[in-house]
Amino acid sequence: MTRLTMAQALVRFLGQQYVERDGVEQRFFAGCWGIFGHGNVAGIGQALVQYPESLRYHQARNEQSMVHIAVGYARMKDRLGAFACTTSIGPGATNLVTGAALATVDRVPVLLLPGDVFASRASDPALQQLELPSRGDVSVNDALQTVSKYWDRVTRPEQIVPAALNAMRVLTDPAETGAVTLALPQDVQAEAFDVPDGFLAKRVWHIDRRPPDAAAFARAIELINAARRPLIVAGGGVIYSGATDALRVFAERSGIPVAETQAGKGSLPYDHPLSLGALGATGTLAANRIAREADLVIGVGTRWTDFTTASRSLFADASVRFVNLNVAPVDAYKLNALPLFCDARVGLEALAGAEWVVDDRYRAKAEKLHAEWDAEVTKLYAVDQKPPAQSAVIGAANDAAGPRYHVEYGYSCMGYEIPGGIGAKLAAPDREVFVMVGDGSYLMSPGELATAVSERTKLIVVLVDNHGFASIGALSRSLGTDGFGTRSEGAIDFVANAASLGARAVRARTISELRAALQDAKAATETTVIVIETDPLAGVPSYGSWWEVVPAEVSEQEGVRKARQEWAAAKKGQRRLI
Ligand SMILES: Cc1ncc(C[n+]2csc(CCOP(=O)(O)OP(=O)(O)O)c2C)c(N)n1
Ligand SMILES: [Mg+2]
Repeated sequence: MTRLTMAQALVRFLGQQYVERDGVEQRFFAGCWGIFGHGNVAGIGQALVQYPESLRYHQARNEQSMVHIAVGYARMKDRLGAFACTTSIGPGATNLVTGAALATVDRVPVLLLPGDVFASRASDPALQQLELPSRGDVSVNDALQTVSKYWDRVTRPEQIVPAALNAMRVLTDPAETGAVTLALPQDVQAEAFDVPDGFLAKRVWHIDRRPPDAAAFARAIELINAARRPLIVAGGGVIYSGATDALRVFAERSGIPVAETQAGKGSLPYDHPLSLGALGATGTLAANRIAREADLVIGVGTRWTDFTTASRSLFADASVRFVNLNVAPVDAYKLNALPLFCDARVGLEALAGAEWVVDDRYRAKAEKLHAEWDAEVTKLYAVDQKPPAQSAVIGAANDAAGPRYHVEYGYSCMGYEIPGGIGAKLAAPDREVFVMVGDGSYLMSPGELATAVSERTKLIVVLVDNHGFASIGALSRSLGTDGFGTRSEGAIDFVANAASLGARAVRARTISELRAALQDAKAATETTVIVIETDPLAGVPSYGSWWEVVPAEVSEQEGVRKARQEWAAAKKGQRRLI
């Protein structure tokens, strides 16, 4: 037994947590992000000073952003690594809510350690304490309950033992993971107790690869054998499970084409002939065509969001069936699927062994659609106008960056890009990290550029300035409301703004200037922000997709009435799939 404060015991415990998968063992926590206030400076802060080898401290500028950094890191580590985040009580803690929601929605592990009000209640109300006349046992940290996969308030020092163990159970469980919150009253953080040796000893959490149940697998094979127009939909689970090779082998052996969700982007190389690209509301014509006629859809590690299913309008075949490979029952059962509760890699390897093959005509059709889509992308990348179109900017950035992606779409959260990029760089320090961010999103968390500079996490940021919330402007126009409230008035000097935070900042006026700036940025050692103005009205077609947003039922505006009619017509194609 060792006499330690609760905070010291927790910091030492976190430094001893390891995960193991496929025989590879690694330390789980890379460190602790934080911003100090009276709610954590004397407790967790003191412990971090005393035990730097247990958890290295990193200073962020905003609590929401530090959760995004932690998420970017954990995603890049395929969820086999994470950060803890410490905050003060009050606003520091509530600033975590958006980041926590993102982590939980995207199923990415992050440990949140907000300070909490005095357990002793000795000096109530403490600075920043919420007082509800009707309740004595709540604090602002209760707001984190709905966005956490595990939540606990540690009101006695020895209670940290079960709380920390439960936190690790959830963080390392591929089906359960997300934000975990341990609310730590500031007086309890500093209180000592006799810590059992076992709590401080090295602990390895083994990540299982769950195989599919034999009977369920046989049922799935029966469905696949009967299919004529099958499609694989690859989600984030393919990437987290390291199943990209298994996916390629299954697709090549069976001839089944592959579409990707946003989280699954990069599951199959873009130039693979069976790759149809993204699916659904932001999908390609190739994927959306095949999906419309598919009679069997094999979903692998996907949450089936409305973007993926085009608000449940995409799968139009009357007798379409789904088979879902997923470790999480909540996802496996979606769309009335035959559920295969299993690890993505193990499940795909088993399916590849079934030696089932699509007919040649179907395979040829998928490959033709792939080639046509590739030609469409080449055309969009080459759009030559002044100011440039966003598609040409994406083309230039893609050419400079290479094939791996990291897209946050589950929570589709503005302000994620720069912090997420910092996290990705920390996880993959040998790689160039490119961040694409809109002017609106940039303005939500520019402060984290200073963190990228101070942490020496080199980023190449392409800041697309179209003077406002152009994507929502386009949505608004499609709904008859004329882009209301989406334009940004007044000129903002983003080059000066980024430079003032310590970044190297340059302006590119044309696509060729952008290409040159990207090469310079790669050669540079410091974080570079390249600002490029684009045409807010130059969009791309919808490629046979739909996203349900409901226009007003009655309106004096002609455009809104028209949009309502279009919505009603599209609504007829929506299927519940239950
Ligand atoms: C935190 C947050 N608030 C609001 C939204 C809704 N929203 C989605 S895109 C968008 C505009 C983004 O603007 P910008 O970053 O400039 O990109 P652009 O659409 O102009 O390409 C808004 C407001 C969101 N996704 N996240
Ligand atoms: Mg914009």
